[in-house]
Amino acid sequence: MAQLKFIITGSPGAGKTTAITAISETPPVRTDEATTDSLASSKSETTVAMDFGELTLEGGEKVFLYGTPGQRRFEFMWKIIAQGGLGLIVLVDCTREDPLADMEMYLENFSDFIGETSVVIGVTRSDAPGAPSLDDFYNRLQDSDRLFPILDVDPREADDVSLLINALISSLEYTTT
Ligand SMILES: Nc1nc2c(ncn2[C@@H]2O[C@H](COP(=O)(O)OP(=O)(O)OP(=O)(O)O)[C@@H](O)[C@H]2O)c(=O)[nH]1
Ligand SMILES: [Mg+2]
Repeated sequence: MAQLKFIITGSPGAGKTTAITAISETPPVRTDEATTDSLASSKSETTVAMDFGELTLEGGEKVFLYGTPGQRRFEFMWKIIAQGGLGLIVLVDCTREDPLADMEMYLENFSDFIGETSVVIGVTRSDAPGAPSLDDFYNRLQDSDRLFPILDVDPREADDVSLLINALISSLEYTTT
């Protein structure tokens, strides 16, 4: 039976660990430690190495989900975790100062990986005051000739995480046929 490795990356606090915890059928592996820097005011723990969870699709395929740390000081882990991955979910938190720049930063850092795989953007806390609209995200992608699915999600909801995974699988099928 097919095994699919997907990566979740994105801004600190966007909900990567939350998403994997929400959808994993097995107890997720988490490497959260106490926050010690500016993130501490909004969040007590942060991922320092990786998250891992797994689920089974209706057809029996296994999805292995690997979450990266969001913080740039753990950037060295990103490429290690991405090795052998088939697709990338980028979570962007709309309460941060410049969510569009955040999206670009993660896409840029994973550009080698993206060249060979598919990407889906998950926008979280989109109801925050002053949050960019989904159109703003699309327009920013189009400025650099990129076109990826963008979904408004709540990573605490397994159904929303499932939508992201299904969008990724659909775009994989589209690019491989
Ligand atoms: N109200 C609300 N809370 C959210 C939403 N998305 C995420 N959260 C909360 O935001 C926090 C996200 O924390 P994590 O899942 O640890 O974030 P992370 O992306 O793993 O962060 P790092 O590991 O530090 O990079 C959790 O407390 C979630 O419950 C949302 O859409 N609405
Ligand atoms: Mg985390």
